[in-house]
Amino acid sequence: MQIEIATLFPEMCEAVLSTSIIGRARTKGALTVNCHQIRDYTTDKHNRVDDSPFGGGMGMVMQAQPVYDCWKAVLAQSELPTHTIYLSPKGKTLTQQRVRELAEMPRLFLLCGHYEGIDQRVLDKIVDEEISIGDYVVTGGELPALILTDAVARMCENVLPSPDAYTEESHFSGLLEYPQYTRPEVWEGEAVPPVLLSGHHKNIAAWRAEESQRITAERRPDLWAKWSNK
Ligand code: 4FM
Repeated sequence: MQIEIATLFPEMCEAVLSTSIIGRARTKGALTVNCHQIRDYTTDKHNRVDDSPFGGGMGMVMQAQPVYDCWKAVLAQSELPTHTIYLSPKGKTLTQQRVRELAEMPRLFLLCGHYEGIDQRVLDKIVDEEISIGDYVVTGGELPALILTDAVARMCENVLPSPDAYTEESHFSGLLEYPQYTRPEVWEGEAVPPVLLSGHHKNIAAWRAEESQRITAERRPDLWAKWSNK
């Protein structure tokens, strides 16, 4: 899997993606992520990438030219078929199902907007799919692109440290996870559920399955309805 991120804040993306599990996966070569500075592609002599909106109104709009030239240049760097995604609250909400499908694609181009928006004409020309990470608004597309990258990356082979983690919860059974406990056995007077100390693997698995179902029914009646009907 290869992911290209086009942004006005590549250092912000690079910092996050050099850390922890994704950072390690990139070092190992299990995953390729490249961050691109859209400003590097402006033809404006003052390096401008934004301007005030036609029709008036607050704030600034990212211009079509630097975004389009960045996209063309990055696409030309590889033969791989590339799926272009624009992160925006207007997009279809991301689900684990869509994450799994995106993880099967050879190459993604993630476009991050900032300010009040991007000129619609370049979006119409290059964007295959608009995706939202949820019904709330953040200041730019970078954090949403990082969330998408993280969610997709962990579905790719050799990214998660243990292949176990990869098969169980990462393939998302449709239920919420059971609670986890670690040492000490008693903390602030609260003991760990005794079954987890029993060494009885069948009982432990049964307890975890029950807890998953209980928590899902309690907190997410929507997920519970889907799961218990199939
Ligand atoms: C997006 C701000 C584009 C400015 C945003 C521009 C969001 C979301 C989001 C903010 N993206 N899911 N929710 N973006 O709030 O994906 Cl130009």
